[in-house]
Amino acid sequence: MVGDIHGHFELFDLLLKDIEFDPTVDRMISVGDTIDRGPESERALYFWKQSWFYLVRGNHEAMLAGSADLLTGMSNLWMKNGGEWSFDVPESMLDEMAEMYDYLPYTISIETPHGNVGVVHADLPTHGNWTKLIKDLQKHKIKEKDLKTLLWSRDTYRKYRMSLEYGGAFKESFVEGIHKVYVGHSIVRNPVLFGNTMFIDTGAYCNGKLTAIDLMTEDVIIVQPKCNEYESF
Ligand SMILES: [Mn+2]
Repeated sequence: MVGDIHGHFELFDLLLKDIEFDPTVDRMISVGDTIDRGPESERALYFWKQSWFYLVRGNHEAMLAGSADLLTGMSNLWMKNGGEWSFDVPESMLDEMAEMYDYLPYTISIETPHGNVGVVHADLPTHGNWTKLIKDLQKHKIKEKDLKTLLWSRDTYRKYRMSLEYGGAFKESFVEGIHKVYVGHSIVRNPVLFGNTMFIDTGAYCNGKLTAIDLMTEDVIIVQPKCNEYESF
């Protein structure tokens, strides 16, 4: 499982090397936001196509998919949020990504030795029940606002921040029907568990720190090359 890559595939390369990732047996799950802001967004498509790479849709993938028509508001929003790289790549690549986006799931559920875990890009709808969420998605009965929550919300993250500041008044909330839910989208200094929601976006694009979790062991792996490691040659 890997946090928001945001075009920093050089960090992702380092991660795969660090953990001795073996594509013939290992699988990697991304919490979304593989593109924008970093230097190599165009490499995302290669990984999207790999059979060992799974990702849930993030709000940045959504902005790409919604920007096919350059005159729409979504396109303006995308440009303000790091979508400029799209001017430097063939249109066919963007079309292919937009097409693939339609097949990206909102959620992924995985069996682990610790219990079933869920993955969603940003946050859970207010009912906080994984089973209900999956049922609603399968039956296409989910509300538009809940879909937006999955990709964009920072409500649980705000609650976490408030709990740091004000303590007990902002209690941890637990997502029912699942051992743990992994989310990206909201940057934390280090991966942190709030209730049973784990925030794993450590801000690859702004501080060069990419976090991964080994779902078999629940170990945390952090890739953050220091400048002096390059300078010491
Ligand atoms: Mn995001």
